[in-house]
Amino acid sequence: ENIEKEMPVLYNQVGYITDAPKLLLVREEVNQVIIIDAQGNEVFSAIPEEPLFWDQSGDAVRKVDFSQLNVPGTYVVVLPETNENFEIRVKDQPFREITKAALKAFYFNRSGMAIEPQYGGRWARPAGHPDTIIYVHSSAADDNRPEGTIISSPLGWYDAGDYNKYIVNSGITTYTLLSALTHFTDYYKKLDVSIPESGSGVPDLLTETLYNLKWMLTMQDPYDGGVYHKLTTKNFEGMVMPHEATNDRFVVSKGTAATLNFAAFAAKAHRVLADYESHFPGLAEKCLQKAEKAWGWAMSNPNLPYVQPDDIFTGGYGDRNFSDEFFWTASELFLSTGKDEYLDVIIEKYSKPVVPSWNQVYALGFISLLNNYDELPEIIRNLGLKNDFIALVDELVGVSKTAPYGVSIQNFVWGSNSQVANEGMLKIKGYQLTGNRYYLYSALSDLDYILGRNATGYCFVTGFGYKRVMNIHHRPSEADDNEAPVPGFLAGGPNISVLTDCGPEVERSPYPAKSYVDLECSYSTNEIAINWNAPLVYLSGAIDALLTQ
Ligand code: 9MR
Repeated sequence: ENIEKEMPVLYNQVGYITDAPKLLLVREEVNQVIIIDAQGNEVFSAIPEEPLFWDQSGDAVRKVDFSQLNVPGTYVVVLPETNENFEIRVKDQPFREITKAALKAFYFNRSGMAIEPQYGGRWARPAGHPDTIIYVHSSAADDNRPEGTIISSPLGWYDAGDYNKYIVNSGITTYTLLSALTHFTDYYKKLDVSIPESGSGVPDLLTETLYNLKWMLTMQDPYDGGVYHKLTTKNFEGMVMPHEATNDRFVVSKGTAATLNFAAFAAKAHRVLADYESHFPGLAEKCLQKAEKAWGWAMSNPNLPYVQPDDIFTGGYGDRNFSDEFFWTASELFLSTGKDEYLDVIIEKYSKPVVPSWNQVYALGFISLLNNYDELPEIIRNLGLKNDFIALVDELVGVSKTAPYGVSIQNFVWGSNSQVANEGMLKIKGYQLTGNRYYLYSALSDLDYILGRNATGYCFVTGFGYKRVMNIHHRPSEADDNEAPVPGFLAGGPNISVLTDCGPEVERSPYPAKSYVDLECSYSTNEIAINWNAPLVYLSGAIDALLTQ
């Protein structure tokens, strides 16, 4: 029996912005809510709205809009009927620390370097995985690099709670981070997260992203331009620290998805790095050359899905449909070169966007194209991309307006919290395109959900909140001596993909929105991953930049 007592009040446990909408939820049976200030004075009282039932959570909740409470402070939410109370914060900048922590989490997941106490505090650890001796696996062997050839492929982040490095997932992650920099440049120029390179004149967000870029560049076969799908051990390592995880590592299978993800990100990095030429001489140009070479390989191998070799058992990331990758990559390469060959593919592969995920990247191409809308040729604008993008945002925002929990998610996949964050990201972009403040508030509502106003009552970011996530499926967090997990990581979140990951004795809710356990064994609900943290950085940073500057 693992279903704990439920939180009677669901709220953003990190804080509400002084001058922005504020919503909390109470369970169906709660009929009165009072908020008192630090002196014990009642500052707010309300009868919650009528209960709204959600098929995804199997419960009904009642909304309490307390936006009128617009004086910063620490308050207590009191439920007079049961005498329970919960601390709640109203602040001018409640999301600065969480944005920093979410970005810093990438530093904590760096391979190939020690995390020093000066930067990592009690999560300091020795370096793991130098990755200077990596074997070419039979699935990736060819005449230039036969099986067993040794290559060097250092740096980069561990993907998640495991220690492998996967190109497909790196593509969306690094792109999302660089988009945050492009869309909120001034904000990120000032955001110092205390990493070894801080203060160099390069935004920490860019420095951190380049740590993974440097690894990604080594994953391209210099002879033909194809990109290996992943760098991995044959099996997942045990729950040990990085330096104790020493099994041989291999580069496995070149594929269309990996090669296009690589090219899209490298083409995007080319444009971002143009502003930092003096810091990284030649890197911008190198990225573009490698991106175009990868594109050439993908044009000759347009339909090569990743198939897991018989002796490899780590993460798959096995996409089988590449239309969205072609669209996204062509968009990035067109923006970086202006060449007709990319324009043609944008037109050929055009399709309406959907919420992004590692295997669905149409929206990433949209974000880049829309960010350069005024310079686009008529023929691209006539595709209707602005209308199609806004239509998606409108649909999402429409759902959130009437949803019991005030969010747009309707269907819970593995990593559901990242879907909420990605929906928030699209809304932010929609706000930037239209100035419609409701989009921005709906994105804020997504962040509230992640920080506690969800059906589980957990604040899903490690190191934050009242009901905290403590046992993420993350090898360093589990293997080190700290009780507290490495901070700043977004837990994957509820879903019903694998109900038995903790064995039969751990009961999970059959309702998708509640099917989550804070146990290390629950890799399907409580792992962390770089592609989940990136949209969290985007969302919380965007809201901090737009609403609290
Ligand atoms: O995020 C991935 C999810 O969409 C898949 O359903 C799941 C099962 O294939 O894999 C997830 O990605 C994992 C990856 O394969 C290995 N590293 C950890 C990732 C997060 O769980």
